[in-house]
Order: sequence, then C-alpha cells, then structure tokens
Amino acid sequence: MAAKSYFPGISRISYEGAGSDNPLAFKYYDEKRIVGGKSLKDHLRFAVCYWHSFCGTGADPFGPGTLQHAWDAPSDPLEQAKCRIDAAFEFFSKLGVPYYCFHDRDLAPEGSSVGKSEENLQTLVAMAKERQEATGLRLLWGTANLFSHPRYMNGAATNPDFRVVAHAAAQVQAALDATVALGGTSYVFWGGREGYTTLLNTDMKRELEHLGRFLTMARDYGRKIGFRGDFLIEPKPMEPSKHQYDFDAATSIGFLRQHGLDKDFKLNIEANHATLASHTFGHELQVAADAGMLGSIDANRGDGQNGWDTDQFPTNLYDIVEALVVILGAGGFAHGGINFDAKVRRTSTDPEDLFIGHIGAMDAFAHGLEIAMALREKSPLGKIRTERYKSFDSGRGKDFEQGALTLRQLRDYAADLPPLTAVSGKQEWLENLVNQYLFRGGR
Ligand code: XUL
Ligand code: CO
Repeated sequence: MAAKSYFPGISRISYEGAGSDNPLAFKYYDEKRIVGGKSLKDHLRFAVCYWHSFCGTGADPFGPGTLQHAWDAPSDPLEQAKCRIDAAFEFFSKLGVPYYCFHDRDLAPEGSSVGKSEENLQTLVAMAKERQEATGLRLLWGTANLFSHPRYMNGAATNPDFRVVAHAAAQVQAALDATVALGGTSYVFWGGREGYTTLLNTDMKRELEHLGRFLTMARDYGRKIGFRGDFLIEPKPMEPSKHQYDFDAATSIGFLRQHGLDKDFKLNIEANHATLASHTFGHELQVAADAGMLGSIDANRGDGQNGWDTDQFPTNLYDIVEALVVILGAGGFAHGGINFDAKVRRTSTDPEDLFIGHIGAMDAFAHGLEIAMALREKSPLGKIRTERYKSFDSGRGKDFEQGALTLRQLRDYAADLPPLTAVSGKQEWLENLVNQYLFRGGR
C-alpha cells in the first residue's frame, strides 16, 4: 500500500526559470547553479521550521485556528506526532530543502513525567533518523521549547523557583541528546520567557547569573556527549516577556563574554527580532559578524506598521540583499544556514500555500545572493568604504590605531593641521549603486 500523502497533487518543486508564472515552481532557486564557486544549495543551506509549518494552526488572541491539518486527525498526541513527521518529511522532500529545525515539543508531545517526555522524544527521534536516512535531509538545529508550558510562565533558566530551573535542564538535556542523535549542526537557545515584566518582583542580577550557570552546564553536557557544532543564542528584545535578557546581538555578545561562553556560542539572528529591537537585520548581522559570532539566521520579515513578531515569509529583496552582503562578508555559513522562521497568514488555508510561501522566500534569497555577490565583487562599494578610512592607513592615523600615540600627541597633531575640508559620505551615490545592481539582477 502506498504511504498516505499529506500534499497530494503536489510533486517535487522544480526550477522553471524567471519567465515562469507557475506558483509551484522556482524562478531563481536552481539548487545546482554555481555562484562564486559554490552551488546555491551550499551557499544558502535552507531549512524549514517544524513549529510554524506543522504545529501552527493560525490561532491568534482573537480566535481559534483556521488551518485544518490532515496530520492532526488522530486524537492521541503521540499518534498525531507520528503523522506530523510523515507530513513534514513529505514537505521537506517535495520542496527540496536540505535542512529542517525543531523544538523538542514540536517533534514529540510532553508526557506525564520527565521520563515519559524523554521516551516520547526518543520514539520520534528514532523515526526522524530513519526518515533522514531515507531522504538525505539533515537537521540544521534543535532546541527546547522552554516557553509554552505554564510552568515556564516566570521563565525557565531564570525562573525564581529552582524546581522549574531543574525542569528546564531536563528538557535541554533531552533536546541536546536528540540534536546529537540526529547530527544537528547547531543547537539554539531562544529565551522567550528569560526576562521580566516588573522589577518589583525581579532580582535581575541573580537571574542573569542563573542563566550564565545554566548555559555553562548545557555547554559542558553537549561537549561531553560529542556535540561539535555551535551553540546559538537567538536574541529578541521582547515578546512574550516585557523585557528579554537576550535583547539584541550586542547585549548577547556582552553576556556570553562575561560568562566565558564566547568560544562555544554564536548567534542566530532573526530578521523580525532585529526590527523589534529598533535595528535593521543588517545591523544585527554586522554586530554578530564583527565579533566572529554570526552562526545562523532565522529568515522572515515583520510588518512596517505594527510592533510585533508577524513572522511573514521574507520577500523584500532590498532587505535580503543588505543581509546577504554582510553574510558573504563574514565568509558565509559554517555550521548555520537560513531557517525560515515564518508562517503563512491564517487566511492562507490551502495546503499549497505553505509551498508557495517557502518558494517565494527561497527565490528571493537565491536572486538576492547573486545581487549581493555582484555588489561585493563588481561594484565600487567595498572600495569606497575602505577609502573612507585611508587616513588611518599610514602616518599618525596608523600610529593611533596601533596605540602608539598619547592624547597630547593627538592634540599637537590637530594644532598643526591646516583648516579641515569636508569629506562627503556619498550616501545617495551608494544607495543608487545598490539599486543599479538590483535593477540589473546581479549582472
Ligand atoms: C520566536 C522564535 C523562536 C525561535 C526558536 O520569536 O523566533 O521560534 O526561533 O525557539
Ligand atoms: Co526564530
């Protein structure tokens, strides 16, 4: 008997080229296309997220779910999880992504005890392993959901109740075991409830020390069981907490350095989290890259008019190009990749909509990559930026950079200078250059 199909009528999504109007075909993402000596598949390392794609129902604070998923039909949560994994791998294979990502509770339901939850996860990890071997799909990263269960309402690693911290540790241990068993290249910590709502009941200093201790224990356990990949912090300033401790890239880097975790941890930068922190995606990526800590990205986009995490599929080519210029400048992804932490709108109720959302985003990144590469390699952008700092390349400027000048020597240098002439930042020209390469599609 043929296996049940959750996406009947949809076959492997193929590349049809820029002239195609077929909503179920790639226009730019030809995974085999070689750009800059590497295939698009290897540059972009796309991953589909389990949570939005297979666990999301379209529910919002004003109403229940609108999306009916055939894999949710069984009433028993473990049976549901087994159907969900079949649907997920059918989707991953038909879309043609090389990677996926999950939270422990996306893959397997919580049981009635720590031991039962671990058993459920092990059952589903064994199934995932079989399916990975059958399809060639790989795990980009795993994580533990330490924010949905009511026990985590006051935080997980930063909970004021030690018993809850222990529960979080049990989940992280099992999720690390699962990630290692499935060959995950990274392991993510997103601290949605690691934060506070009022200082009146919060000892922030103590909570942050607990977070440092907790992450150190997780790092040590992971390394002990043979995890060689990157541990990643995913910064976000707020939502669901009023104030989250991993506010943005700079805050997270400072925290990791303070706790001696900067050799094992990098960052997973999410576009919509950057905008919630009043930064651009490019800014957050650059801060991470400059610290040597750009691990992976969660690709999505927010909405310009509201202030929450709408997790829409990324289609804005301009933002994508800006991000890819930084990512290419950092040498691309080592262990990480591009995870679509994005969901279809609750009004997009056809099963094919999930394909269409991913296809558009993958095309935008594939096209964006060629434009970003041309901007870096063919346009004068890089040269103009380097030239801007040329006064530090020799003479007193170089001495300054090398720490060979005192404040008095700087003062004396200034005193001898002829009147300064203005040096233009050329912003409009640079913006026009970006558009020129966008218009030309990277040629
Ligand atoms: C929430 C978010 C999470 C993390 C994984 O805003 O981005 O889904 O990516 O926990
Ligand atoms: Co995310």
